[in-house]
Amino acid sequence: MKNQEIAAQFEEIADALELKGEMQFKVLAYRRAARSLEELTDDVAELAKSGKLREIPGIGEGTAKKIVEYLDTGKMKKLAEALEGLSEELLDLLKIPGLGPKTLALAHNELGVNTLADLKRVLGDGTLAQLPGMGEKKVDNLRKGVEVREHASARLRLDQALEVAEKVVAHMKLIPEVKEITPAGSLRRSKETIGDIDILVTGNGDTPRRDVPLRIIAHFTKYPETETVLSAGDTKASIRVKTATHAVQVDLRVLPQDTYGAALQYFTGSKEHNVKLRTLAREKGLKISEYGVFKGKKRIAGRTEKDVYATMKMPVPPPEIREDRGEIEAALRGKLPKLVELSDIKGDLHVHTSRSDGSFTLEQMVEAAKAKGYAYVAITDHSPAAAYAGGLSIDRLKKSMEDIDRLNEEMSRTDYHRDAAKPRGTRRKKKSVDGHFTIHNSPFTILTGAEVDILPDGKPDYPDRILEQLDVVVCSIHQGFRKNVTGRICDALANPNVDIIGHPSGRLLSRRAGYDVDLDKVLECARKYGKVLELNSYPDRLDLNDLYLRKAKEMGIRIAVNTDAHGIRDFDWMKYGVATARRGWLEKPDVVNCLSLNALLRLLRKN
Ligand code: DGT
Ligand code: CA
Ligand code: CA
Ligand code: ZN
Repeated sequence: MKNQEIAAQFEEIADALELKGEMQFKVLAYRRAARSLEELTDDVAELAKSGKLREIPGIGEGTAKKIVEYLDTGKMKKLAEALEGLSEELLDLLKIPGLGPKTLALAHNELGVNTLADLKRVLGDGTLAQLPGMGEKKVDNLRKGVEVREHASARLRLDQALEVAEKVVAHMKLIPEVKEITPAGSLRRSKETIGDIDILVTGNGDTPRRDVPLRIIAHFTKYPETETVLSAGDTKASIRVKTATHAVQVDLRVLPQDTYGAALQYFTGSKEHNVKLRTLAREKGLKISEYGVFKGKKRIAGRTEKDVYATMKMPVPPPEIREDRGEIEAALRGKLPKLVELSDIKGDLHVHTSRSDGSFTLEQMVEAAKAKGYAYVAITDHSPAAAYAGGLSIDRLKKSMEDIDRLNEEMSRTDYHRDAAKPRGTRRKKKSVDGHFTIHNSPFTILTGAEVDILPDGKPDYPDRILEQLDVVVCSIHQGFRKNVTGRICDALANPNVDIIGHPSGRLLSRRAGYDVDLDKVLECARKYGKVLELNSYPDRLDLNDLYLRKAKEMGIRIAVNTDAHGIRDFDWMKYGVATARRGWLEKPDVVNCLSLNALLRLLRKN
């Protein structure tokens, strides 16, 4: 699909126009179009064919024409025109978090900033801080942004890296010489960003031995999406593969079967985990390397990872926690956590529909959640303050609640007919006046909910009389990123009608460092009020991150692993959330959406 490509073109036009000081409404038209295409799950080319482009929200006459032009010619004249006179290096600076086109235009026009080096200079010598509207605080944020950018540009998001790895693995499996194949490194540990991809392979033994690794390497370097072959030896090769955002290196190693376990252990890392393990081994008179575990000259293990760890008298720590954060000590004491698994997840508590800025109807999103094998889903469209996202007025929210009630009833009726011998429970109710719950036997339940903006004054964007009628209230910061964010989140946590804080840090891995928020304080408030914090599984968020999840767990705070789905395919993001939860040492009891529906409602009601 060309959706993302076209969105990127519009984004670029908007940036260029804004840099040149073009009228704001023109800039906004392109931004709106870009955003809308980014979230569109239908193929824009199909919509263009059937003349339905104008039905996409945010697409007007001008942008529709340009979409058709791009689909026909692969180009937009408007983009070339907008870019005229702007260098690529200058445009690249816009990828720095916190540096918008307005500020950049100012730095460019007043101080002649054209490159990253220029920018660092004016940040350093104080000249940027002296420009109108700038000031120390803004400049400080820009400095942080430059750091984030320099760091982020080198690393790939987990989902993107996984996609590359899966394709390379599929390519390698095309030849019979490949026996076992596993991604190792940070990818196997499910880190949120990946420096390079490490793949380990063993060869099949029925062909002449020396021949096999060579053929495997040769096949690897012929991977169709290779940009450059960096090196190719007898048993090891590195290629560079292009992705949507930047190139990533893939290392492949062919190993003998009898050292595969040792190599897998070594190349899974992390380096810190390995260093600790080796130190420990030395104390026991053993030597661990990528070739095996040795006692003197004798190799005593290496075939499987289990054998390797067994020489240290410990079970295999799950790859996700091999960071030297206490996992080796835990393993030695037989106290490894039993980490949460994807199959433990019983529902999703943060989901949008086309009523706000989602791309699918309530019915479609419910079907998709059911198809995941869930027992429940909470529909949490935006509140009115999120006007850009079609936030729901109170009337529209009430209508949504009625629709959900009706759909729940319909579902329990059809289930009843399908299985007449076992009558199912019917209507679902929460927070009923008399304090009792209706029994929920229905195999699938839609929960009413909302993702409620926390307003600049700290109040939720719906009145309490509305919030108290909802099953699940997720509160999120979507505006005022620097305005007393910690205090506002804590105010929200203090409200008995608020259940969950959505994406608590607000970071976007490739774009922005997060709100100005004291997460330790937020954790304290969440504990004080017995509230749930979200782990947002959107691969650019993964927020809370592994470290704060671990802290939260240790404080007894429960986590909701949600997808924030805006489309039916977004439910798949749950796997990234669960991987991150595992990196944070979370176990099934730590995750509220591993609870049965009734247990979940009981927990939320306690709030
Ligand atoms: P990345 O690629 O930056 O996301 O992170 P990793 O963990 O994949 O690191 P990478 O690709 O440099 O190396 C893969 C694994 O190999 C690493 O996790 C542990 C092991 N390794 C690499 N260099 C060293 C080292 O100097 N010492 C030890 N003990 N292990 C290393
Ligand atoms: Ca790596
Ligand atoms: Ca590597
Ligand atoms: Zn959301």
